[in-house]
This record gives sequence, C-alpha cells and structure tokens, in this order.
Amino acid sequence: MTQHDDSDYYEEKFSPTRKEHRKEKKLASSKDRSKYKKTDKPKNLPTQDFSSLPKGRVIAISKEAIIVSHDHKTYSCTLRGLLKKERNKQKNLITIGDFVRFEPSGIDQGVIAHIEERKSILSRRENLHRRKEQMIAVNIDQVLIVVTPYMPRLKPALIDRYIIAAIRGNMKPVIIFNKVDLIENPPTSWHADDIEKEKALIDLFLETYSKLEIPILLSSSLKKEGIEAIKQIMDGKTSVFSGQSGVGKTSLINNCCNLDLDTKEVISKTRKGAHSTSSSILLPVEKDGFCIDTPGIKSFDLWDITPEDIQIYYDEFTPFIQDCKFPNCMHLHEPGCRVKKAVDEKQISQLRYNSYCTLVKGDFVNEWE
Ligand SMILES: Nc1nc2c(ncn2[C@@H]2O[C@H](COP(=O)(O)OP(=O)(O)O)[C@@H](O)[C@H]2O)c(=O)[nH]1
Ligand SMILES: [Mg+2]
Ligand SMILES: [Zn+2]
Repeated sequence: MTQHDDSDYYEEKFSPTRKEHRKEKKLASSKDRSKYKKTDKPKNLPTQDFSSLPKGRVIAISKEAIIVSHDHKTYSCTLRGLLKKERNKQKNLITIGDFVRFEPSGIDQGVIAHIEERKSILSRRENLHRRKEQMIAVNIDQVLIVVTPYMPRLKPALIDRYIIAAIRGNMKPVIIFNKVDLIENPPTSWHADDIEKEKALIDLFLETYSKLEIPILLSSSLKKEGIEAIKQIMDGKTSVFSGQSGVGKTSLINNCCNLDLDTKEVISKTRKGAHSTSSSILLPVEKDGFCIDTPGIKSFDLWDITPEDIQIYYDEFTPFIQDCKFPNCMHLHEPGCRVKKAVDEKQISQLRYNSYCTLVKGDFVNEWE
C-alpha cells in the first residue's frame, strides 16, 4: 500500500531518538570486538589494509565452519588467529550478516581476516541472563513483521513492539498482513461473535496502521497472492522475517525465494539449538539481497527500553504531550493528561493508545510466546 524509498525517513522522523541511537551505536561499537585492530595492535605497525581482500557475507555459522558468500559462491571459513582469540572472549564475535574480508584458500575455503563495522544489530536478551544482549543477525535493512487475522489472531500491541524494536535497531519496519484468504473464509471452529470481533479489529487495524507511514503489504501464501510485492520490497536488501510462530514466515520465504524448506524440520532443528545462532541462515533472495527466518525467537525484546521511552515511538502523541499537566506524564491515569483527552476526542486512535498502555505496563510478557 504505502511504500517508501530507502531514504533516511525513519532517522528523521524519530529524530528525538537520535541521541539515543548514537548512544546505542556507541555502546554497540564499543562491544564490537572486530575493532580490536584499532586498540590492541602494536603501535608501530602501519594500520592493516584489508581492502585488497575479497569481501563476503557470513550467511551461516556452525560449530565446524563459518559460511561466507562471495560472488554467488560459498566458502567454508575459519577465523584468523587474532580474531579467534577475541571470539573466545565473546561468544558472539562473528554473527550472521557480518560483512568480512577473507583470504580464499583452495576452491571453497578461506580464512576471515577482518570483520567490517556493523550498521544494525538484531538482538534479544538471553533468556538466562536477561541483561545481556544476544545478537541474532547484523546488517539487516528491514524487519518484515508478519501478522495474521484469526490464526494466530491479530495483536496490535505485539505488532507495535516489533515496530519499535525495528526502529531502535536501526531497521525499517514493514508489515506483512498474511493469510488474507482467512478474511473471506474465517476458521469454521470460531464462534460467530468472535468472528465479528476479529473482523472489526482487522478493519480498524488496517485503517489505523495505513496512516502510520509504515508499508503494509497484504499476502496469502496459500493463494499465492501478494508475493510479487514482497519480492519487490526485498530486492537488494537484507530482510528479517519476524512474527509469532504460525503466521506463515517460512511459507512466505519458500514462496519468495523459490525454496522448499520444510517448516517443521526448521522448527525441530531450532529447538535443538535454541541458544545458538547456528540454526539461522541468510538466504539469497531471487535477484539481489538476502533474507533470514527467525524461528525460535520466542520474544522479540525491546532491548533496554524504559517505559518512559515508549511514547517516543507513538508519533501521534507528540503534538499533545506538551499540554499534559505533569511534565513526566505517562498518559495512563494521570489527571490533566492531554493525550488521554485526545483519545477520548478521537484525535488519537484508541487501538494505538491501548497498545501503548499494554507496552508501558509490561502486561504482555506472559501472554505472548
Ligand atoms: N490459510 C493460510 N494458511 C497459511 C498461509 N501461510 C501459511 N499458512 C499455514 O500456517 C501454518 C504456519 O506456517 P509457517 O510458514 O510454518 O509459519 P511460521 O511459523 O511463521 O514459519 C502452516 O500450516 C501453513 O500452511 C496463508 O496464506 N493462508
Ligand atoms: Mg517457520
Ligand atoms: Zn499525559
């Protein structure tokens, strides 16, 4: 529906968060051990120049090897000594999506000499160490947030959470409203009342979210509808498919990349290695670009966001916030809240406001997978 070119739209639009982004970037780059060369190297040596080496992209990582794609070929690589040492210090030194400089050896092998700086990091908090960031993939351009009517049912607060996580991670959010075939053919197991409610929610959702300037694409893997538009939006970019389990991510990838991945097989493989990145793989998109499935990502955390920060991502609140009685108003139950008044007066969508409240209160944690 609405589409945008690859401008700095999101950067500009969310300029209040720029400072924060810079802070995050700074933090991320201080953690990025690939920068070892700048600080840990003996001082008298000239800075090593890797630009003469072929540039590749890490598409998969297993215990045995790091698979690098270069010029439509794949190389089974290891890390050069110095980098390896760094890897031991930090488990996640090299990640899927990393751009690397490597020295090919033989026809399909190589040694990675350098990891280039990352422009975005897709991460979640590790389950056991909630404060620690776990990288899933890096250098991702856009998050394709797959949502569905009925199965699983539409959850606007969850969608908002994905949108915010994408923007915070320096990625562009795109909504893919999949299984549109179900709109005409609701599941027979549903009661008529529930169908009516879900229908009303679908209409309200499409109306509200098409005003947010986030592209929304409608699709059905089942009916092979909307696939071309998804291919187009993926062309030349690296996209990550995100969304609840069962929304049809793997089916869409199969359709868009002419693959035949067994959805169940992918899931069971992931279960085994739920804490490693080895189960993820960057898949080449038809013409140009890559995409990545995210099975096993149980929760797409807004890493390190405070409740106070959430309102920044509700652009439609902005004109009203300054007129709230209290400068630190969270727009929940405070007296004299102009945002709440705007919701009552239908200047702000009730649907978005409800999502905001859900996110701020943190009510969703157990409800979602
Ligand atoms: N009705 C309908 N079912 C679909 C569609 N796309 C996928 N499915 C079904 O939804 C289920 C989950 O699909 P899958 O691709 O494994 O979802 P994932 O967990 O997000 O990867 C499967 O049974 C698919 O056959 C669609 O467009 N319409
Ligand atoms: Mg899947
Ligand atoms: Zn307020």
